[in-house]
Amino acid sequence: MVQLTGKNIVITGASGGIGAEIAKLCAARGANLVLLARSMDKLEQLQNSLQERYQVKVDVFQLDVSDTNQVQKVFKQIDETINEVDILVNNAGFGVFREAHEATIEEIKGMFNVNVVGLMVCTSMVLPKMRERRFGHIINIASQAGKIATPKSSVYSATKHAVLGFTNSLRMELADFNVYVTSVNPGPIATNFFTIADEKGTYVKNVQRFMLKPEYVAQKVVNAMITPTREINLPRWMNMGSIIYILMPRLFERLGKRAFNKK
Ligand code: NJP
Repeated sequence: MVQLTGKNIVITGASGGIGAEIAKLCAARGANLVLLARSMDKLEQLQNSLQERYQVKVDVFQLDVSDTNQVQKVFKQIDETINEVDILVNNAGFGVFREAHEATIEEIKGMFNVNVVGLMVCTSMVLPKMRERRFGHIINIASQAGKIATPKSSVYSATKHAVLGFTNSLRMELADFNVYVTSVNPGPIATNFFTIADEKGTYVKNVQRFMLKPEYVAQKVVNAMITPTREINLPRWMNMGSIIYILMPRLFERLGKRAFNKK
């Protein structure tokens, strides 16, 4: 594992779920943190507990990543506060499980603005300096939904396919600049994500026993920091599924029909 002591790590969507778990593990390894989300109260709570427990520097800023002007302002402030971002974790995101004909325009735009445009704009804020310094790591939290599209997640899945496309291009663009780019593609994780995504609770009920723990996912992410890890795919059996899907999509969709309709 690479030393994270003194590294400056920016995490979007750090007020809960995987983002907050990543923050805790980074602080435990001596990194300085910049935590971003809309819920300032939760960020401040986390800030206090991490500073007290690990004696690291933690800055917090309120940020809705879908607000481009706000992203520009906040990253300017980050620049003034810590000067150099070593690692950016693009984690902020949400999903709504609905069939395409039921999805509202607001939901479609909302998911794309947060999961895709927000992630791209935050990335663009750190790219010039990372390229200039020839150092850095961008970690994008995508999803297995970015590899396997399933019913009731047409919009969410499309956003995560977009994140993967962006991430793969970016990795190649930065290959000669010593800047690492990693995508994280987990299956279902036991977080508040499902409060919005699965309003009827059907999916949670069906997949509860497969759910990953956010601490486990966070550990995998933090272990990969400042290493040239291409992708983190979890759990392993779901990753195998996505490989078979690429090879035999028609057969996979036919055989997987029942499993895919768990939402
Ligand atoms: O979800 P949750 P996760 N601007 O709801 C923030 C992906 N993923 O940790 O703004 C800025 O506990 C929100 O903060 P707040 C998923 O797509 C998940 O599971 O204060 N921040 C909170 O901190 C997402 O990309 C599963 O409300 C915004 C955080 O995002 C990432 O994992 C499976 C925001 C969400 O925390 C973290 O999700 C998978 C905005 N506009 C991928 N909107 C899963 N849980 O099963 C939200 O494959 N946030």
